[in-house]
Amino acid sequence: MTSDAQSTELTDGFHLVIDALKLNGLNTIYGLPGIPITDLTRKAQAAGMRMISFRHEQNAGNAAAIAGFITQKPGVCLTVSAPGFLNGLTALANATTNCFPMILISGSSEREIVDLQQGDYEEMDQLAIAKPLCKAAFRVLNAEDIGIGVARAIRSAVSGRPGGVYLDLPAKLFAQTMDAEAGRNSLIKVVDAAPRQIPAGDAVERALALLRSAKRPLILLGKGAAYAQADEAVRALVERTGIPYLPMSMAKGLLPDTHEQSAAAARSYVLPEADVVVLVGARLNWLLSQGKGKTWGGKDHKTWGGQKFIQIDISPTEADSNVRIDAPLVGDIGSCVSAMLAGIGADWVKPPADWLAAIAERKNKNLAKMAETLSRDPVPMNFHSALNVVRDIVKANPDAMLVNEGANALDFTRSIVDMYKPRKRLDVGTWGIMGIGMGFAVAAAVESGQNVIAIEGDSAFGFSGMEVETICRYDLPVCVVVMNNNGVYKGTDVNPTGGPDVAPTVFVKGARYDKIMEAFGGVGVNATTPVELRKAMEEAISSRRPTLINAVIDETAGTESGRITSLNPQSANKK
Ligand code: FYN
Ligand code: ADP
Ligand code: MG
Repeated sequence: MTSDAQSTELTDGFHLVIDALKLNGLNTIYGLPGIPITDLTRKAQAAGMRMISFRHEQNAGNAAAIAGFITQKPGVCLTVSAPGFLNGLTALANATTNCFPMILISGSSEREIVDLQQGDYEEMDQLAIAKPLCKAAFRVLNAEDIGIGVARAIRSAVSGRPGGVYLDLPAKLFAQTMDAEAGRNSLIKVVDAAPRQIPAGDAVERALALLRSAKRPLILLGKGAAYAQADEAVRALVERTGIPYLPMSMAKGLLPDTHEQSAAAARSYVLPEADVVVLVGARLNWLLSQGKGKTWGGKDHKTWGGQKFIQIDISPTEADSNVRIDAPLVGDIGSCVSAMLAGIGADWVKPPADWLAAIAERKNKNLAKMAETLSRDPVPMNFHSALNVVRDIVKANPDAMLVNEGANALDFTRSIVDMYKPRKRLDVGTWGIMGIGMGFAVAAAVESGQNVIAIEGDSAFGFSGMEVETICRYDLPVCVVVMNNNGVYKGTDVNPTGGPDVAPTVFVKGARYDKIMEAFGGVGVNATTPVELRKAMEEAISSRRPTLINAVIDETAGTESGRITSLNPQSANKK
């Protein structure tokens, strides 16, 4: 190429970052403008990308994380340096913990000054801080390396066990110029970013042999199975083996919760009673009592219950992390489940009838008990009578995305609101965190185009409530229902000193969260009865207008820490 040609067209760091993302089909950025990435947000929008601006980076980060879960492409979050980066980092760490693919891109200050600690504007060694909290972290110093940096970030985020990646882009990089043609040539369109991982034949045979020996088999579906988008294979595994299955929270809907093989309503019966458990994209972490203890029929909290496990997972180091895994099956879920199906012929013997009958009995008892509770109409409204409405609305709108956080608002929704389709339930995940609500809701609407219903505890909502403005600004079809019981867990605690401060778990009584939505032009409704709640939700779904319903719940309803009270230490000293 002649030097003339080189000088006629130039590109710069801003454009190369945008071009690299677009080349790889990453067309949406969740972020918050400011020094040094303001112009990047403008140029991204000008280049036809969807730039969704938030009010706080943590919410943008959560949006990117859940976009990754829904789409299998890394969700991109863009922040400013130091504090903006740290705000986004919380979401990046959470994404990594949950195995959601995400790339946090943060601008950073002058390397020379940061490294000599000479006191730059927003000085921070962001790369070093990000490293232990994510799957991989990279920094790009030269414009010609942007293509490589973005490619490495994408591969790291989605290959193997998905997770969060940090990409550090110093301010000086953006203005660096280079020849446009050379710039184009430096970009990489990543080929086969998340390669299939085929399980070894002997591992498949080992798993099938163990499964054949089972008298009381159980399939446990985790959010890894939902993420994998191997929905048909997973359904075939369940239906062709006839084995009862239990969905983890975000795996609800992988098969409809009303499926006759669902053992969700007999959870505390099937876990200790099962003899062989197939874990499909689920870890034996705290949500499954580490695979041992009383939940699994062990004598005390450390004792193994005697189950044998088949674990299907893409991470080869996941097996044996808590209890012995007799048949690890390493590979992507689609390939592993398909390989198992190939070995499951028409002569597969269904599980013994007494096992299925025993589960059905427990399940029907719990379903009947639930139906009775849901048929009541107490005054004031409680979680059950409010969620009975949500249950009907979700049933009538199975394509709607359901976001859910809180303690009681989370636990009751999980067991009351049936899901009918995969990847529709988005919740607090592996850490059980508060604060994902509005970030998840925004991304769920942006990525799916569907109605979003966000069931929020009043405390949980507070962590991301300002994003109601974001929902209104982008006119997203999000219906937020705040389960308002005046506090964390409930609103009845009192200050034992009799002093003027309220108890630490109590909020302003009778708060009107619906007014926050009205402040930005959305629809706010104060609902004190199931009838009012139903009408407001139906209108929100059909109008697709941003809506916030303040559902006034009995302030005495709710348990401290919900279903995980046992994790909440209480002082024995009554003073
Ligand atoms: C479930 N159940 C049902 C149904 N579905 N009954 C009737 N109908 C339906 N559809 C029953 C189920 O059999 C259990 O009863 C009970 O309801 C609870 O079910 P769940 O929620 O699946 O089981 P459990 O024991 O709560 O599960 C443990 C858990 C879960 C840790 C996986 O609690 C969880 O995901 N928690 C996340 C908590 C969290 O992150 N909180 C945020 C922080 S709160 P039995 O079988 O009779 O036991 C900070 O304070
Ligand atoms: P849950 O909380 O629902 O039990 P976890 O997040 O604990 O689910 O577990 C998800 C598991 O799924 C992780 O161990 C992860 O490695 C695995 N996983 C994620 N994606 C895939 C995939 N495509 N194929 C196989 N395993 C996967
Ligand atoms: Mg509350």
